[in-house]
Amino acid sequence: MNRREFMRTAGGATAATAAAASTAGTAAAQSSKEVIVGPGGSLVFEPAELYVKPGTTVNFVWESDLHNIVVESQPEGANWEGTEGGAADTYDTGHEYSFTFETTGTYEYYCAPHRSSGMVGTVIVNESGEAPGGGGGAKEADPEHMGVPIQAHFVGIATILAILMSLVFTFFQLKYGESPHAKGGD
Ligand SMILES: [Cu+2]
Repeated sequence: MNRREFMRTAGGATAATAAAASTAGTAAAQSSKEVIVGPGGSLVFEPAELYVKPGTTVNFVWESDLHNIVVESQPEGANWEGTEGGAADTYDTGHEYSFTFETTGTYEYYCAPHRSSGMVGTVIVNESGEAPGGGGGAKEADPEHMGVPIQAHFVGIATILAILMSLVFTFFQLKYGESPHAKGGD
């Protein structure tokens, strides 16, 4: 294969990659998720914690009155502003608001009138669009997490002691040329 042919092949591969990327981008842009705002009059966002892929549009649908979405925190470079009017304006049943999450990271938001009642939510944007670990509560993981370092610590100390003892033994072996047993039997 000469140089020109190689360049052409490489160019083709690049074009194919670009086409694939563009297709993936379109697919991601088309996906959407729904969050219910105040379902049945309860002061919650449902689901309160939502994992999405980058490019996912989240539709917030009001099912009771006097709620809004105020952004508490978001990744650097993201520009989510929440519902229009900030904390001052609220919206009623039937209202819909949507935002497309592009930047990966954690977005925290709350409903200003009901924040003290726990009406808060989180949107986490990651490549899988799913919670890491796949099930298994955080509470369950905690005792294990605390147990492992203690065991590792003990194993580490035992290993260091074993290494030190063998070093000392080797030192005496080299210095006196013979093992203590051989010397004793002399
Ligand atoms: Cu509310």
